[in-house]
Amino acid sequence: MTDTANKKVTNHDAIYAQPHAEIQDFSFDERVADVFPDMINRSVPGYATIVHGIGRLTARFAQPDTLLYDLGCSLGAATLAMKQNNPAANSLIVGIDSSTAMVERCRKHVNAFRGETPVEIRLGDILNQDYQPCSVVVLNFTLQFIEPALREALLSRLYQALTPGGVLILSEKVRDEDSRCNDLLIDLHHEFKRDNGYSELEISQKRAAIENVMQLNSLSEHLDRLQRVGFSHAQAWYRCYNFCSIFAIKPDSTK
Ligand code: GEK
Repeated sequence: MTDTANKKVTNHDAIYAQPHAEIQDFSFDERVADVFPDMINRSVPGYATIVHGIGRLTARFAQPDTLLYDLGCSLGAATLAMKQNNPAANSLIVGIDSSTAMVERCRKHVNAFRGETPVEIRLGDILNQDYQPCSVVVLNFTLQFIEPALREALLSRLYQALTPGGVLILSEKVRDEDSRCNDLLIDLHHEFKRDNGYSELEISQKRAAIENVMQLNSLSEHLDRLQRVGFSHAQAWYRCYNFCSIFAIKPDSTK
């Protein structure tokens, strides 16, 4: 799978292993970039499966003469899955991230892999891009870091940039509207983290750090919003606990 390459170079995440006097809001700095593959694999149930699925969906939906975007690309795991599975001639993969630490490492990492499709990794805010005609757009656990009030306008711009028949792949941590279900899903997720070697202290300090920077929607809020901006075919293709991945297809003009 595509993220095995990431795992090889990864350092162990122990950022919250010791008590912090004050918990700062989580940010994608050097410390996080250094341990990121270990952190995301031990924290997100099904991350490797989702990255693999992004490759599979790219193989089906990429179109010649278009761009393929990986928005919030971090170290480029999804970018590489796209590159390794892209059948479309004359296409370009563009990965964008606002963290300098991530972008520097991502460029080195992605360049270490050969492949037909050229890849450009850009430093920037995905809210301020001039999106070009594209056939695949990936938001793999990135929209959750965007201010909720700005999410619909961003998705609408991406819908406009997509070519008919193109796909948006949106992976998110979700909250459940039923509080009992939500509590159970959170508990199962924490158990998943404990099973992967995180201590209670690490789990609770990370939770406090991420609380303000990651505002979650429910799965139905995501699906409703995608429908509102025009994606008439949208469905969750992956779910484990409170982690989902959705494909949203822009209809073909002829259908
Ligand atoms: C993966 N997709 O491994 N503009 C650009 N980048 C942003 C913005 C923004 N406004 N906000 C956050 N980011 C990756 C994993 S991580 C998910 C994505 C996680 C970036 C941020 O710098 C970070 O690299 C990424 O979005 C989110 O497939 O850590 O849970």
